[in-house]
Amino acid sequence: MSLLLVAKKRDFSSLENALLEKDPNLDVEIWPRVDKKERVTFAVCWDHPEKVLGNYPNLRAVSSLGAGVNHLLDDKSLDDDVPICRLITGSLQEQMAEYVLNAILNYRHNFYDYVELKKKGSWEQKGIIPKDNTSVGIMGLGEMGKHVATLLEQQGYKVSGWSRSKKELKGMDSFAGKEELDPFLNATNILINLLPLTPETDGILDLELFKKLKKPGYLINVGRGDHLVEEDLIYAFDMGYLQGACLDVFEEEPLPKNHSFWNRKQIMITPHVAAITPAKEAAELLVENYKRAMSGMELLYEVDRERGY
Ligand code: NDP
Ligand code: OXD
Repeated sequence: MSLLLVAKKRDFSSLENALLEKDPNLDVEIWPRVDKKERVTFAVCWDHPEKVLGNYPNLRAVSSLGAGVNHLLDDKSLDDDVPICRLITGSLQEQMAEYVLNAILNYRHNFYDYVELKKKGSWEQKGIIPKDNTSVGIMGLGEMGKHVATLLEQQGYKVSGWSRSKKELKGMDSFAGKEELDPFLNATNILINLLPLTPETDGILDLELFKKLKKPGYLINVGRGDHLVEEDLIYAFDMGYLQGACLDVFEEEPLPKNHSFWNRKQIMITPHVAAITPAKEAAELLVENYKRAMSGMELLYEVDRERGY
């Protein structure tokens, strides 16, 4: 039995070491150098090549190397009865909450303008967007979203959240389902996307949605690039529905060098780094799920394939 690490481009050395430190008896293989395909019983994937999973007939489970699983659910070469799980760790949640808070602070305090002004040696005082005039709305209140909501509430923000089912979180207004999307948007200035990418949420961040936000509007997209209709973001700036955006994820990653987003001063760009799983924490959960899969036990953070997340 072996555990296979698969990615098109990734240095797996620290994860391999952490896995072996956690369980020295583990047989770890790194794609594409696989000794015996039949021995692979557990695969860990991130940005893996299409159809590669179909090569391993004895897979008992597959794990994402992140919280998102759309890359695994989209892989038609993976048998429907192979369970899929994902990585959720305390550090992933903490990093995500810090990233979002940082993006909000940079926006409210006009830090992006100061970066530009510094280049010109220009001493110009900008205002600050008062916290009491700021309503933050989080789309997706799962493992990431609820953590972000808690930190923002502790920081004194007015927070609301939108999910499929109603939630009870201290200090947060909960909206649920399609019928409550509009009232949620109407009450939101700063919109944070933390939805999983599913057929229902693909392209959800479009012009129609931006029109419904309270002004001034600002977008933080840390979900997936395909949630956003990229050209609609530009229309939303031009029409005054949004003042700016902080984007961590893109339709195409790496963001192509000639992409128009690079030249838009309203857009802050980070290269898909909002939350990165540290090898040691990842190894803890992966070894636990490997053992569970080998003994036919329920996996931790197993995905509901029907729901798509
Ligand atoms: P979860 O699966 O734990 O939670 C998903 C949330 O979205 C749930 O609250 C769910 O509602 C809600 N939801 C799903 N579909 C809909 C819908 N159609 N309408 C309304 N609400 C919906 O996800 P995570 O919090 O773990 O992660 C969210 C996403 O964040 C990941 O899928 C990934 O794409 C992205 N991510 C990005 C990272 C980065 O570095 N940029 C790092 C980590 C994650 P309900 O609770 O009612 O089921
Ligand atoms: C994830 C990510 O899904 O980093 O964990 O995007």
